[in-house]
Amino acid sequence: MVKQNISQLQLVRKNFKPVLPSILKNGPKSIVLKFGKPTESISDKEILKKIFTNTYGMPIVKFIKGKNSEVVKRTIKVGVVFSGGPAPAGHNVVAGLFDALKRTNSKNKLFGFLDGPSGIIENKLVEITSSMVDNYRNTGGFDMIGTGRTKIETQQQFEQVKKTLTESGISGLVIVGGDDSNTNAAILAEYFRKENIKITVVGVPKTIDGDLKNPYIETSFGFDTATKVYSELVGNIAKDACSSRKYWHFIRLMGRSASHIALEVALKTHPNIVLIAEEVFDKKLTLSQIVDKIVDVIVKRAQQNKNFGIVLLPEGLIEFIPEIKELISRLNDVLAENEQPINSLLSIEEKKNFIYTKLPENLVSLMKDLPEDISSQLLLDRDPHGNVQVSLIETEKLLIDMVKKKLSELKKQGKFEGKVSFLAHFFGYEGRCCDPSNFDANYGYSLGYTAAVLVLNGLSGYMASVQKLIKKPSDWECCGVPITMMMNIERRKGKEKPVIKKALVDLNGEPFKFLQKYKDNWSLTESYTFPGPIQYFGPSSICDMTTITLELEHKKK
Ligand code: FBP
Repeated sequence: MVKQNISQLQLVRKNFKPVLPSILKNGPKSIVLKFGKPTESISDKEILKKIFTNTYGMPIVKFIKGKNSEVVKRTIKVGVVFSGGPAPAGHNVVAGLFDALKRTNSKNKLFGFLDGPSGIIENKLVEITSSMVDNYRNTGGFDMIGTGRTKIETQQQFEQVKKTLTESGISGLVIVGGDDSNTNAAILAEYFRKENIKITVVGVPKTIDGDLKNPYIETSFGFDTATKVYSELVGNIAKDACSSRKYWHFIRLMGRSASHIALEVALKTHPNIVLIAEEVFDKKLTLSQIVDKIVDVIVKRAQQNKNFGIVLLPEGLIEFIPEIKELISRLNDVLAENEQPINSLLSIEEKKNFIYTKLPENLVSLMKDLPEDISSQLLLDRDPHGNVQVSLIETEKLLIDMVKKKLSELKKQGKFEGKVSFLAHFFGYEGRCCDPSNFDANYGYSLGYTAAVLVLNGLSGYMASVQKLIKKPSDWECCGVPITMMMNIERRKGKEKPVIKKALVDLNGEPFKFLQKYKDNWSLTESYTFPGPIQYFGPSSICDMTTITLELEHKKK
C-alpha cells in the first residue's frame, strides 16, 4: 500500500458526494430482489452448461424497493480485489462497497487483498477502515490495495483461495476486473458451489478499454475518464499541429482488443484519420492497403500545402490485420507448446530461428518482412490470460516506417513533392489512474453499492449492473446479471476455454455510423475539436456529461 499524498484539488474533491441511484439511497435493508427467468449463455450453451453445472442459467435479479430484514441479521466479512489494469473510480467502488456494508450492519467488515488475485492466493490482506476509505474517495489509481494480473486457474490455487477465505471467515468476495477477471469470478463461484462452501463471488465491470459491455453492462467504469484524458491530449496535439503546421502525429491509444477508445476519442476530437481495427478486419485490409489509405490522405493534404495532421490508431490494430492476426494466433500456439525450448534459448535471434521452424512458410516470410523491433515485440511474453501485450508493440512506428517508404517511392516516381515529418505517440498509461470524472465517480460508487447488495443476498456468480446510464444518476437502475450469460468458448493459450465475450466495436452501431458520416470531411479539413481537461466544478453540462459512445448507443432506445 502506497502512502497517499493529497493535492489541493484532491483535498477539495474528497468532499464530492457521489449521487446514488434512488433505489440504493436507503441502503441494502430497503432493497428486495425480483428474480427473472432462467438465462442462457450467448453461445456454446451445452459446453458451458457442463462446465458450470451449478451456476449456469441463473436468472437476472432486479432490485426493487421493499424491506429486507435478512441482510441485517448476520454480520459478514467481505474481501475485495482489483484485477488487471487500473481504471479511474476503482477507489469509489471500494468506497461504495464499504459504505453499503457498514450501513447495513456496522459490524460488517471489508478486507482488501493486496496486489491483485495473488493476494488471495498468498493470503495478503488488510482490513479496510473508514479512514483509509476517506483518504481515497474520488481519487484515481488502485494504489489503496494494488492490483495484479494473476489468473487463478490451477486446482492448487483454488484450494489456496478456499483456505485464505475460509480461515479468515470471509464469506463474500468482490472481484473488480475486466472480462478475463470476471470470467475468473464465475469459475470461482462455480468451484465454491461444487465444494458446497458458502462463499459468494461477485464481479464488478472494470476496464478503460470499454470492451466489457453487453445489453446489461452498458459500459465499464473508467472508460469515461480515460477517454476524456486522451481526448484532452489529442486535442492539445491537434492545436499544436495547426500552429506549427509541420508534423504528422501518429497516436496509438490503448484498447487491447476493441477500438472503443480510439472511436470515442475520434468522436471527441475529429482527427484526419482514425483506424478502427474491427473495420480493418471486416474489410480484410492488409497492412499495405492500410498504408496506402494513409498515404492517400497525406498526399492530398500536401497538395493543399498542409503537411501536418493527426492519425489515431488503437493498440489492438496489429492483431486485427488479417495476415498479422494469423501470425499472432500461430505464434500463440507455438509459444505455448514450446515454452521450455524457447525459454532455454538466450538471444532473440535464436528464438526467432527456432520459431521459424514451427511456422508455415508464408508466415515466416511475413515475420521476416516486419521491422526487427516489431517482430521481436510479437514474441514478448503473453499475459497470464494468454493475451499478446499489445501495449508494448509500437504499431504507430511500424506505420510511420511504411508510410515513409511509400512516400519516398512516390517521390522517386515524381508523384509527390511535399516534405513530411512524423512524430509517434502512445497514450495509455496516462489515462488509467486519473481522478475519476463525475460520471465515473458516481458510477463506480453505485457499482460498489450494487455489489454489496449482491453479496449480502448471497448471489454468487453475478456481476453488478447499473443501467440507464445516460439518465441522471438518481434515475439509474441496478441489478445482478449472471456472468455465465455473457460467456462463450474461445481459444486461449492453445486451449478451448470458457470466457466472457469481448464486445468489439459494432460496425452497425450508431457510434461507428456517426464516424463514417463525418470522417471524409475530417480527413482533408481541420475540423479538430479541443475538449480540454476534465472539469469537476462548473456547469453540469460540462462536468456531468458522459461519453459520446454511450449517448449515441442509447439515443434510439
Ligand atoms: P484491463 O483489461 O485489465 O482493464 O487492462 C486494460 C489495459 O489498460 C489495456 O488497454 C492495455 O493493453 C493493458 O491494460 C496493459 O496492461 P499492463 O498494465 O499489464 O501493461
